[in-house]
Amino acid sequence: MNWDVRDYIARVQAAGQLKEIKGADWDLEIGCLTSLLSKQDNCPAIIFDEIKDYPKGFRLLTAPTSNPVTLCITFGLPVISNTLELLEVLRQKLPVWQGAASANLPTVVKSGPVMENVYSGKDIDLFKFPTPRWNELDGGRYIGTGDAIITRDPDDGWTNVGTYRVMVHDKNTLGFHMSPGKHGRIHYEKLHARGKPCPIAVSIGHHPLVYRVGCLEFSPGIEYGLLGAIAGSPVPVIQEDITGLPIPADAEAVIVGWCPPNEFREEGPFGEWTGYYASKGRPAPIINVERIYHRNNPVMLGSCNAIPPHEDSYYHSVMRSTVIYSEMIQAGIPDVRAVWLSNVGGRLLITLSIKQRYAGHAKQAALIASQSTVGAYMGRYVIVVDEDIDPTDTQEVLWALCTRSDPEKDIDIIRRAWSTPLDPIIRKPATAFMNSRAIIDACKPYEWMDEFPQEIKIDEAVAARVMQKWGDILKS
Ligand SMILES: Cc1cc2nc3c(=O)[nH]c(=O)nc-3n(C[C@H](O)[C@H](O)[C@H](O)COP(=O)(O)O)c2cc1C
Ligand SMILES: [Mn+2]
Repeated sequence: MNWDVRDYIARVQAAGQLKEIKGADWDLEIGCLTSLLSKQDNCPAIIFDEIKDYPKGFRLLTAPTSNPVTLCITFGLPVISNTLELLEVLRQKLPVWQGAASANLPTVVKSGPVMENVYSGKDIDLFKFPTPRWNELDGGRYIGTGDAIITRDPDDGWTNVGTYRVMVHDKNTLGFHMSPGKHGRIHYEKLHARGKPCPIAVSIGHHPLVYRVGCLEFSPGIEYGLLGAIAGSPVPVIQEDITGLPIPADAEAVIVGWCPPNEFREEGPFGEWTGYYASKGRPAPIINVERIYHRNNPVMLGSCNAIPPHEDSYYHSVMRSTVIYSEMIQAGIPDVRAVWLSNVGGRLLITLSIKQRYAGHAKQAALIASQSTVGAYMGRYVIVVDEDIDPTDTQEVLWALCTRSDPEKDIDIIRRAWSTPLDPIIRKPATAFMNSRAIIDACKPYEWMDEFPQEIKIDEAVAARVMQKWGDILKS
């Protein structure tokens, strides 16, 4: 695969999946346009050019994976436009990719397109990039949304690539937020505990696959290798001068610097994927920027949150469902038919369908899903349904919930689980971010499922006969 985002743009354009918008204002208009377009079904990728106050050519890409076609192009897969089929392909591929990660570690190269422009010292100006203020109450302009932040574990040396929000404080200072437990945060906390600054590289423009892997919960340090495995060719990286961190050679723009211990500046609020401004502005770590690298006419990658579904909802439903499914298999849960994260609730609402094989099967499946790497962090509800229910069909799920579960015996609560300041239900300020989980067994009761009331089904032969006789009326 070609690691150049411009190759991705050419491909989505050729597939009729690119909307070009000229003349939008970085101040709220880019965010508003992205939000409105992503409310439509099958939102294409969107590229903004001639952004107000910025030279033509300094572009911003949003909604890179908001429908099955653009998602397949991002992953270098043959295009599949049906989500259930795509889920099937991904759930077969993901374990293969994960297994191939260690054989696809990045290759170090001397130089690359990202080195076309290099700024240090007084020449550093973060306002050079057309960074949006995405939503009205955002505490500033967020340059890092579709980003990939590269950090290294000071003890074991593994490199992380993660997506975390980044705000511009001034021309050479950034603020950022990493939730407790996130890999990047573990890295800076280890160094800060020793009184040392943490080196950080923030890529703000790259092939969307980099960001799409960066925003998923995986085992520590797998991201670069996983990217190589998915793409079928390792990521070429440059060992960056100042931090020594490996940065993608084909990135569009990378900002590097140091996050000092004990220095904080007010960051946020930020309109989050939940549809809320999660927290008020509060002190957060900073990055003192030492250098900026960027290609000529860079293409930034951005993401705009809104009340869901929004531009990110489709991707998270598909990929996080795939990751949970894969972990269920690894944990040895038999007969999991499908897993689906709601496109409105995201990880807050996970539904899985199983073919009940033994007493307790449903509970086991639900507990594992709830504490899988994706489900453990800021989950809320897990619903288990029988195999005849399609978890992607909200109406079917609600029907099963309403008719096959009995709250008194079918709802269990897990207490003090891993949450985050992003969780709207946690009142701030808080000392620890924990929440509870409801595990709902909406399967037919195992011990008498064979006696469970018969559902009303339409006989296929009758349906065919009726269609033949009254097809006109039925179709009109
Ligand atoms: C657009 C976007 C922005 C995100 N911003 C943050 C953030 O600011 N802080 C955070 O902790 N996680 C954020 N996440 C979620 C993380 O990317 C995700 O949990 C990822 O697994 C973190 O990487 P890690 O597992 O290597 O720590 C964001 C995800 C997306 C898609
Ligand atoms: Mn990680």
